[in-house]
Amino acid sequence: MFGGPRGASIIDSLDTLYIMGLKEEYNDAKEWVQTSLDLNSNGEASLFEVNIRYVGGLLSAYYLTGEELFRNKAVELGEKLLPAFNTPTGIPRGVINLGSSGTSWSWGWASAGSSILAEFGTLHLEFVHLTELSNNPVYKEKVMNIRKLLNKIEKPHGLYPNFLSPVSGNWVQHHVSIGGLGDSFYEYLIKSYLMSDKTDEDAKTTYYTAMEAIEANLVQKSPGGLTYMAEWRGGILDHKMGHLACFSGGMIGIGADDGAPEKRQHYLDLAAEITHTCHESYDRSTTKLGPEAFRFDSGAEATATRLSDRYYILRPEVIESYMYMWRLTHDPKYRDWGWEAVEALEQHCRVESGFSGIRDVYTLTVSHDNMQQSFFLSETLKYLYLLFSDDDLLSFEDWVFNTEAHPLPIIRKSCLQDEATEEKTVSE
Ligand code: DMJ
Repeated sequence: MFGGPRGASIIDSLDTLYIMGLKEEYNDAKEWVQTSLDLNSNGEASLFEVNIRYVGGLLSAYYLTGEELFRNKAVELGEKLLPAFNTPTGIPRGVINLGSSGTSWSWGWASAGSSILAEFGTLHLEFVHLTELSNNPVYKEKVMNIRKLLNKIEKPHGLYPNFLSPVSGNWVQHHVSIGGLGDSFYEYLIKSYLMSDKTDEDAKTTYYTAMEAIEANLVQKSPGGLTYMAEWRGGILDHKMGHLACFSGGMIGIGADDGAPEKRQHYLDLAAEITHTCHESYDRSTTKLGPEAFRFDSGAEATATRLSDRYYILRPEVIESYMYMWRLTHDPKYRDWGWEAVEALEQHCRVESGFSGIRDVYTLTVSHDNMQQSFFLSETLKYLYLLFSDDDLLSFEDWVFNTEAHPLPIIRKSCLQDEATEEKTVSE
């Protein structure tokens, strides 16, 4: 669906298999990576998807198992992504040919050759680890350059629009969203701070400043009392929330502890309210699975009003927020809600050879879309598993999850200090 080498589901599920103790399946997957993973595939591949699913999957497989194979493949693949950054601003283009040409270009559907915020803004965690593992500073330099440009550029009302020109470095359109096209940019700000053992102050400040703008401009309360994140189109609100935006309950929850102390409870409440709204979008459907997008206008409250928004493609975001909120509060309702999702998945999505998305969450005469996205194995099932596990399995004290639920270790302050001293000695 997004180009890239064959085997997305295998790579995306390596860590899931490993933490679940599915040894035989994990060994099969490892052998496949060893013998059959071909990183030289020609054709178009999404820089973002290859990074979050393949690089992220290989990195976490390496960190969990210590197998050099995964580290080598991650670095080999990372190198192949670098040509996408050869633009006048260093903002990468969205599509890359992983074959020998290394050419890159922008998505045909993105206006005026622009790059997408959630795509170029969701590289930081993996690229910092690529530098760690390869001792090559280039990866970190590339993502720090993106950050520098974003810090410098003017933001309308403090918001980050979804489209930016990699040529001029200017915003191309004023569409802002915490869902698709914007989502994981915000996630990677707070997670960059957490993954740096809370030393990356710049990421932290940027995150909280962005959160303030989001609260001031996008967070809304419906007539029925549901809190939601609307989308912003040049100052006009679209009262729609995508399933993708439901990750924000978890993100706001994990960010609650590190902002201004007087705002801690406020952020925890906001995280709980958003997660509640997302649960409502599931609960108000016939299948108890949520639609791709739900609305809060024309009398609708957390339901899809358009036929084209009624599908569910095994996405993880709502369950992801249940998992984070469970770990942060231990309120049993999050496990109850997770279990409702398990039952609905079993009932409506299980098919003979796996699980399938469904075309309409509001009908019991289920129509399957015949597709099991790789993130179902990487994220949806992993978050469910963690929701019902003890908190010390991939503890938040030690791990940060990339946007595809691949755990990456926190880089300890002491290592960062050693690196800084090394850099200084080299430059002297
Ligand atoms: C995943 O690939 C990632 O979570 C990404 O950030 C957004 N969408 C999908 C799952 O819905």
